Amino acid sequence: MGLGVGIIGLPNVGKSTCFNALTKAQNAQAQNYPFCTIEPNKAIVQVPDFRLAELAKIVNPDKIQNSVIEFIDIAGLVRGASKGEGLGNKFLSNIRESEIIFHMIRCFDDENITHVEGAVDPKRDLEIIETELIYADLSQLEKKIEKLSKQLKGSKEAGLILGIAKDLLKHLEELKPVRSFEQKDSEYFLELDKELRFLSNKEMIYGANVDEESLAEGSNDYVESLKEYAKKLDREVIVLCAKVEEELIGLEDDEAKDFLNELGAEDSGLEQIIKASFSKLGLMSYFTAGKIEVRAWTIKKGIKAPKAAAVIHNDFEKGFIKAEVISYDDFITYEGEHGAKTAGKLRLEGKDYVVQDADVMHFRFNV
Ligand SMILES: Nc1nc2c(ncn2[C@@H]2O[C@H](COP(=O)(O)OP(=O)(O)OP(=O)(O)O)[C@@H](O)[C@H]2O)c(=O)[nH]1
Ligand SMILES: [Mg+2]
Repeated sequence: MGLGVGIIGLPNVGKSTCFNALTKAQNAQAQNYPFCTIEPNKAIVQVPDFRLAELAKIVNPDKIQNSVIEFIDIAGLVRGASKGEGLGNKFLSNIRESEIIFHMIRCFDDENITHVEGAVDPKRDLEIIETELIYADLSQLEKKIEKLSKQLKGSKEAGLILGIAKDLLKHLEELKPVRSFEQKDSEYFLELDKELRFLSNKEMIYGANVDEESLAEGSNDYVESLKEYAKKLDREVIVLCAKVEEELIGLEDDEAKDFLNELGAEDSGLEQIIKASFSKLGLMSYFTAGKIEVRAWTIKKGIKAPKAAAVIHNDFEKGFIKAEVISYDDFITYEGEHGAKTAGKLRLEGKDYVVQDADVMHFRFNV
């Protein structure tokens, strides 16, 4: 599976509207009342990549397969959700597996749209949500500590993990997020995180939901206060208008681009989210280009050929022999594998080769 993005925020800030727009679907209920969403909405979206179409022009494959992202839209969180306020916080379990959180914050005035706190205030709103994430982690950790305490007799490792868990509990009780925990590099913390998938340890991108005028301006006072906060945490703020994004749903790609340009915006919300997520998580794509399909594969930057091969199939890593690599530019310039090979641009790389963005790869393996 590709990347997972969980959408969170206060109720009625435009999460489902944005989800529908991003996923070009209209299946998530988006209405002007808090707690419109109860059950989570999930959708898979293709990562736009013009290079795939360029490769396909040369290879003429049966199929083009983009990388994919899964978006999950969940119920709105309120102050006190961990104590059962609003719809509670159980639905947060749906985004524990997500790699990144897209946090929607209302940055538009509209007296017809209810704000659960009574007024628009991005900084207060995001502090409410971030505190609730800490509480959710806290209760998960308490349960884990209870379990570990019962396993102490049989296992030395349980004792070591329990030690770290208790330190982390103290940290969370001070309402500090997991991401600022001092022992985050320890092996036992990583064990815990792998199992519990702490929400307050995830990468986060803020989505500032603005009105059309502010979209054209690129900002407003709410966005500025949000940016100031985000800067301290090294987080990106994406400015979008969920309403406008919604209007893009029915349009072809170039029509959508023109429409956005007319409004003074460059990239769609989806493009911005993908760019920001890829950069935050240090991701990139490589390609395979065969007759059956031309396809993009998403990997972490800096990984070596066998690990990159494993995203296609574990056997490719296990039985890795060599990778045939043509850089994207060469593939285009020499019009495909044959031409690139004749020009001496096909490289045979071994297991220490660090895969580069847009490499066109073919793996030789034997299991
Ligand atoms: N004016 C304006 N209204 C918006 C915008 N985005 C969303 N809305 C409206 O705000 C209301 C709530 O939108 P939803 O997308 O349902 O909000 P939500 O965050 O999913 O809400 P819950 O599911 O209740 O948590 C709807 O009536 C939307 O039409 C926007 O950019 N501008
Ligand atoms: Mg909703």
